[in-house]
Amino acid sequence: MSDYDEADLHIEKPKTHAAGPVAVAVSMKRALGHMGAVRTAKTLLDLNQAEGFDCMSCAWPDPDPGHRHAAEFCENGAKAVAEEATTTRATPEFFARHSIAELDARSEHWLGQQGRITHPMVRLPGATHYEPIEWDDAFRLIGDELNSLASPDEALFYTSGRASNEAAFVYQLFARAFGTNNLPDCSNMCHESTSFALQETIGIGKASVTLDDVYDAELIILAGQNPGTNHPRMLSALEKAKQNGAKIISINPLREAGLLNFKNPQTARGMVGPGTDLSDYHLPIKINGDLALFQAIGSLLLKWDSIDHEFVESYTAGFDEWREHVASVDWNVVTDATGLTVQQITKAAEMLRDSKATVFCWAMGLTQHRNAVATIKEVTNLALAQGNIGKRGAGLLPVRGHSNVQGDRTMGIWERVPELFLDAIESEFGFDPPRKHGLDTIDSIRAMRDGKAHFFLGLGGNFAQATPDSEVTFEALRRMRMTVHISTKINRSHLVTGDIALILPTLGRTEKDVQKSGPQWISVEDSTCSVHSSRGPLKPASEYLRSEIAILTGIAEATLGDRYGIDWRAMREDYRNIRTHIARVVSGCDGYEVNVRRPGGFILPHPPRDSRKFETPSGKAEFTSSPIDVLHVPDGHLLLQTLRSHDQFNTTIYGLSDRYRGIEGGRRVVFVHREDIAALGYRDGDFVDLVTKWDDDDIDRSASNFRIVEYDTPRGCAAAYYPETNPLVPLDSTATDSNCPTSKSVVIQLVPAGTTTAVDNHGHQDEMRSDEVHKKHPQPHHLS
Ligand SMILES: Nc1nc2c(c(=O)[nH]1)N[C@H]1C(S)=C(S)[C@@H](COP(=O)(O)OP(=O)(O)OC[C@H]3O[C@@H](n4cnc5c(=O)[nH]c(N)nc54)[C@H](O)[C@@H]3O)O[C@H]1N2
Ligand SMILES: Nc1nc2c(c(=O)[nH]1)N[C@H]1C(S)=C(S)[C@@H](COP(=O)(O)OP(=O)(O)OC[C@H]3O[C@@H](n4cnc5c(=O)[nH]c(N)nc54)[C@H](O)[C@@H]3O)O[C@H]1N2
Ligand SMILES: [Mo]
Repeated sequence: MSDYDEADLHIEKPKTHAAGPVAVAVSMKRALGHMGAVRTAKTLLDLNQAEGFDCMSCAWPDPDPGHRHAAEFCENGAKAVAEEATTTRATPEFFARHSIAELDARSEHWLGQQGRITHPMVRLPGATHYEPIEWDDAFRLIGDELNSLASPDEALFYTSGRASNEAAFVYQLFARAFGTNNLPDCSNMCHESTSFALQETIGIGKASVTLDDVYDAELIILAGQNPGTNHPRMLSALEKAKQNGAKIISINPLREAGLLNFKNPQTARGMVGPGTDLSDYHLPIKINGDLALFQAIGSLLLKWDSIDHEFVESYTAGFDEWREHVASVDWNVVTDATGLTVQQITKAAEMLRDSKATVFCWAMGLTQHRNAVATIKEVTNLALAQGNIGKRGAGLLPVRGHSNVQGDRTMGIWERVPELFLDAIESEFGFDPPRKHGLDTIDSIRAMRDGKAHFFLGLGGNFAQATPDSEVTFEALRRMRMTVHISTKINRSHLVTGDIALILPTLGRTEKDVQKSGPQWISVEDSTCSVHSSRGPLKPASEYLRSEIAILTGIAEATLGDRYGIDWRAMREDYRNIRTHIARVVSGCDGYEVNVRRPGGFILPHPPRDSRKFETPSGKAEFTSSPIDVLHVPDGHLLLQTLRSHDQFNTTIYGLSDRYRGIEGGRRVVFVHREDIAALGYRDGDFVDLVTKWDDDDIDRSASNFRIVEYDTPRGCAAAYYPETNPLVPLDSTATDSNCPTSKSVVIQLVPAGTTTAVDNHGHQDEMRSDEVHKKHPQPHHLS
């Protein structure tokens, strides 16, 4: 039953450049393999065009309509499209052939390869298989279940960041009309730390730059981000910035290929020449050392008086406390926490000093730690100190993950949505929405585990596999009375089910969406607050699919009837009716219908960016002072970060080639420094199990059969792929304030993979789910 054999795993030298001809070849091979030639041409040429559809692979902005290439997409965008537009189908016959238990024994990669789900499916209590169900019956089952709950707060409404603005708006309206703010989303595991930090310091949780600012920057800082893999189109923007004279500093435990050199496939130089060197200076920081680094840089800028005093005086508060706090930074603590020398840090600080316009970019390398909020506030301190907000070529740029995760928040997918938004819902729809904050992702899992929630609905995503502490989460989901997933393809969340489970198959971004009033389009927001429309070119994968909006309004009608007189049908039949509501409810969206239809769309207001207005309680941008909180890793342990390979989109595994890091044919690898491997008594190529050390509970957490790969990473640090490592992330290990799982700071030990079966050691591991593997390993904890 193996789809591939981990014995195929082989290791090569990491690459020193990203993209180039190989990327083009891989894009075409995957696209042709999944879609064939005609579909490939039809979809890829429409991707990211003004009249085309928005790429679902990341939230990087598009150039202005006049400046787009005929092929405005990257290798990983092409893979994402191929994955959705595949011609393979998971039909009712497929579900009849394979029991749920059998499917659950397969890897996430294999599940994804079974193609698009064609019919709504149900698993009834006690059944071993999914069977087809009519749409209306599915809606009735859901409505009955929801109406039988003792309280609306026993229901959880999860969203993954691919949902359109229109679907997101309808979804949150339904949840609130039903009576709960339980709207957990993938953002809770992603940029939540960013949203929290920026909201407190600059009054809005979003990027303060546009794409033009990136082009015009003098200095760009890339901290905790791997753009070559996760935001490949960003490399074109960085290349353009460099051509305009920008310098780049990368801060990362790994020398990711995309940080080193970019071979732009749009240019001759990129296809056959040497490419463009991107990073001018690389800081190989220890995992979790960024807070200390940024405070140290702050202390140097203060020492050199490289401060924009006028900006600080006019627009900020808290500067004096911050100055005092960082002036007394302890350099021993800093060098210990960062693994960097005073010289290295000084050189980076000099580059900041010499720049009159700096853009600060970051992603998961900063957000998924216990001290993540403090770290991001420290980035903000640096930006404020030099007046780098609300200035051309400068600002804060958290680079978002899912293509519409930011738009979903704007539309109210937020368990702690501001009162003003709820007031606007009340005046638009005439009902008083619940005011009590809802549950985020982690608290939702706790509520399920503790028997306080009984119903789970996922609008996209793969909740079971994306969340931390897989064992605990799986058990929590299995306690549900009903789990429902609106999905395109099969994933783990369909197999770890409540008593009743439903799969509601939906149209994807690549597909035509025709409703009663005719063809529809949807809208999305990127990382730079730019909102634009998207329309798919392809015929739907099956005639039984419904759009997300049709499904959500169907559920709403079956659950609420005509409660509050909300006209769900009008919204379904013509999405313009949704946008009319959006224009009246969501701030900054006046004239939405017209603005969003303009080629390239429109940019939402952002007070700090537009006019240096800071909507904090003090009316000023806030400097904040945070103690340097250093994670203590006991001897014999390593600090593990869980990251993405080049061949996956979150829990969707496209293939087994992490080309830039030299990993081919498998995923169960752990990257460790040569001297740590030796010090722990192992050799490169040994197989180990990873075991978590977590003081606050006595659960044994492990993930088995990882091949040790010697890698250029700081001493004491390790890296391995997500989601195979999710069983290792304790549920209660979250970032202070934002409650984001600490997926980049997991204290682990390596123990020999000795007690596993032969097959465990030498192959098929990816076929075995980590939680099953775990059960076979009540390992004696071997301390080296
Ligand atoms: N092709 C593709 N595109 C994607 C995704 C995908 O899975 N595949 N996922 C999307 C989503 S949802 C998101 S959120 C983004 C994620 O985009 P990224 O944040 O780039 O994703 P990760 O792979 O988690 O990489 C984190 C980077 O941070 C570094 N890092 C880890 N710990 C630290 C630290 O303590 N300090 C510093 N300075 N660096 C650290 C790692 O070495 C790695 O380079 O990408 C989006 N785009
Ligand atoms: N250990 C560890 N865990 C992490 C992270 C990490 O770095 N390390 N990263 C975290 C981050 S940043 C994020 S954002 C989360 C991601 O968490 P999620 O967003 O929940 O997970 P995805 O893997 O992106 O979801 C993929 C599924 O979405 C469905 N899907 C795809 N397209 C569509 C569509 O158009 N409509 C609908 N309805 N469904 C669709 C498919 O069925 C597919 O299986 O994971 C988090 N978990
Ligand atoms: Mo994300």
